[in-house]
Amino acid sequence: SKPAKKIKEAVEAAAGKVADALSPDVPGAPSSVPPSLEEPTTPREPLPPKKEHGAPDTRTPTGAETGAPKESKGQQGAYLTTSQGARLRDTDHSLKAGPRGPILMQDHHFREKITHFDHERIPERVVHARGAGAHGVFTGYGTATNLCRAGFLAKGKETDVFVRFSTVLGSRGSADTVRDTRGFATKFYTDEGTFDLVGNNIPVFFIQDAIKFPDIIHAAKWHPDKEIPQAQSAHDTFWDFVSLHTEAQHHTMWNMSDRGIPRSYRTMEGFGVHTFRLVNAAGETVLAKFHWKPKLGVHSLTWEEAQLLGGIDPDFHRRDLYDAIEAGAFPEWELGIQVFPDTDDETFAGIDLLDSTKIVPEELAEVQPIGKLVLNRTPRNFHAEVEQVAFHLGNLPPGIDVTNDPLLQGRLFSYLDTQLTRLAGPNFSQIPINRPHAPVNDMLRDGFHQHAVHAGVAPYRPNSLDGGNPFPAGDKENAFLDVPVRVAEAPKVRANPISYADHYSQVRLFWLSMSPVEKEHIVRAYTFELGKCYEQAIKERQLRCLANIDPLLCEQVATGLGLPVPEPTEEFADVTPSPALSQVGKKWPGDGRMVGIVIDPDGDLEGIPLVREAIFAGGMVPLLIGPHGGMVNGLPVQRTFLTARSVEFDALLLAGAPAPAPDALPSRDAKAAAVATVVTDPRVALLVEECWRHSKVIGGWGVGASLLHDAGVADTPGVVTGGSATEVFTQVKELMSLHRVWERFPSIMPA
Ligand code: HDE
Repeated sequence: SKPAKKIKEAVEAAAGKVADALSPDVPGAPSSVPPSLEEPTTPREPLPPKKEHGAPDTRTPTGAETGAPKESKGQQGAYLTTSQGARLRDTDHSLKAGPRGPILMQDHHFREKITHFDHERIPERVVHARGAGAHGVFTGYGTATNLCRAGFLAKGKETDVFVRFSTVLGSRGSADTVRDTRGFATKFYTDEGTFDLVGNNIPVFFIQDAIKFPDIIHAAKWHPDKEIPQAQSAHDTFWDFVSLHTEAQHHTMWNMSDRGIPRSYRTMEGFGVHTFRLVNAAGETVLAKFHWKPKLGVHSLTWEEAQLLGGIDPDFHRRDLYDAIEAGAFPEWELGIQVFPDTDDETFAGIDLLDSTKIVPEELAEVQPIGKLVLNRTPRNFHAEVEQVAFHLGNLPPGIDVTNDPLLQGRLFSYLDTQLTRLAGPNFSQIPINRPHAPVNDMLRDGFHQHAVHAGVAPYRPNSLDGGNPFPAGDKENAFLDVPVRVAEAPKVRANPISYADHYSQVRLFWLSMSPVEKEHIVRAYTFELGKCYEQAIKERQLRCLANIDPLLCEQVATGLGLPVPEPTEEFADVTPSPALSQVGKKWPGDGRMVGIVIDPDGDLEGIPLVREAIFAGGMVPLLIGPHGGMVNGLPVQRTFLTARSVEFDALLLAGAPAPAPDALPSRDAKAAAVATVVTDPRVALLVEECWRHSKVIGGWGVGASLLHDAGVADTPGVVTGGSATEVFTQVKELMSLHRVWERFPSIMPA
């Protein structure tokens, strides 16, 4: 690899003037010297503000400080007051001219209460409206310090973080489990200023140039006439755009893969997508891509689970995140970087590092771990924190800089701009969740919702009245460095580099890297989504794109759609598959996974307490499913046959096999029971059937084992029936580490 660029001299030359001016002997020395005739050259205390400029130094606590202890979660104080602190006698009756009379205009409490309520909502995000967030801590490993001078990466250094996960297309109230890209945005409150790593769970993007963002989003969101469908890509305008704008095919393939329907936010990878530039203490630079690797591995739902969850629990991912944190199963990721030499052509292994529709396979550039993220605290107030958090790519600490990726460049504008409407003005960085943890000393003033009471009289530079403060910092004071990269002398054009014209090679690379079962899922996803389109021309056009990716893929989808298989129009690229892209075939820890245990008064319940203990010991959560709420034979029931549905569980254990009680069921269920392969309560039969179909591990003992035998599934892969309750669970746990029993999933795809 070529040596990294040495830029220290250039930086020193630029910063030299400032550094010279800031005499190291007297940094910040207080002085009461009145303004001189010359512009001050050394920092000193500003002149004391005039008396009447003084701000009140005590405030009524609002409870809005995000660092406040969790215990203060409830309402504050014993007595209800107005927003001005006057205690109230009654908040249930408006002030009227007699009990049957009209409300009086003078009822200030009524007007204040209703007015505030009328304005409780803020505009949802134009994209990524639906999300969930959590607080945590990032610990640097120190492994990146030779490449990047950012202090938060130092060995053992702990930095507070806030993470917001999101879907992209749906409205705020849409379902969590839809097929979509997921946002993974992290705010590091570093000592050197906030760093926002605003990434996704997919490492590539639909477009290469930010100017196309309104186009892809208008196409992917609902149709403008009827505002349907909600949070779906299975509709004409989406496929119209991606089949015409073929650089979108790579991201689309990731969406159609299992990555589009994650099992949990905890089991998603995260990617910074763009290439960034890192600078070390010596001023040397490298190019880098950021990766988040989940401790639990990358896992997904099956498509049927995702659809069922849309109705059964639209908050599935949000609930899963909060439940896991509150149960102490803190989600963890490792932050890693792929590092590339900062060469003039900004390519690596022939891949253009400024093209966000391309990845660099991990086999070509290893992901090097540089720190660990642990999410350990749920939000105290959703609106204050998750809704109001504002990320921005330009929030960078010294040591991390941007590149010329045209997608990144456009984002640098958009994220600041969008908050002006969404958070109503330019002072959103003063909202508690957005406040940096580094000291702020800016010259931004006034504007809507100004919370700071700025002292001083001279928010301008140069000044002499505030002692010349604030002064620009230099290298010694660890100022942010805009790396003085050479900007090519080139004509002003609206054009892309030639390399951006390759739209298919990496889609083929992704397809060929999938295991048979993952390929099967991709085929089904394309067939489903295109099957939901009305326009024949759009389906045919997308098939033409698939023909350029892989003949088998194209043929399978065309067969499903009942359409002819088109010929490719481009030659297939000669690509080497990247095994790192497949989610299947490894073993993972089980933290926070859900094990459902069916119990019945007549079942074999003796082993239950031991099994529950073993499940807890494995970091998982046991949920007892009984015929009714309350207690069954002294065991506490968490779910009933009525409230349980298979999609909530990662594995199912059967300790009992209740007989059907048709008189207690609506007749439709009784009919279903009759056709079910197992004669038992039809809701339990459905639990078993769905868990089996969704390739989940199933175990049973005693009557439970007989049930599985009667159902004819006892001898199939991933179904454990031999031995005592604890012996069964030991085997179940081992099988669960592979995530699912994929042998049970039918696939005709070749390996
Ligand atoms: Fe965003 N994106 N984006 N995006 N994006 C927003 O900013 C935008 C892109 C991502 O949890 C908006 O504050 C443009 C790539 C996440 O609050 C908006 C372009 C990636 C979130 C915006 C992109 C992302 C957003 C809407 C094309 C992955 C949610 C609200 C150049 C690397 C952040 C907001 C949160 C949100 C613009 C492309 C990730 C409108 C113009 C690529 C995770 O500013």
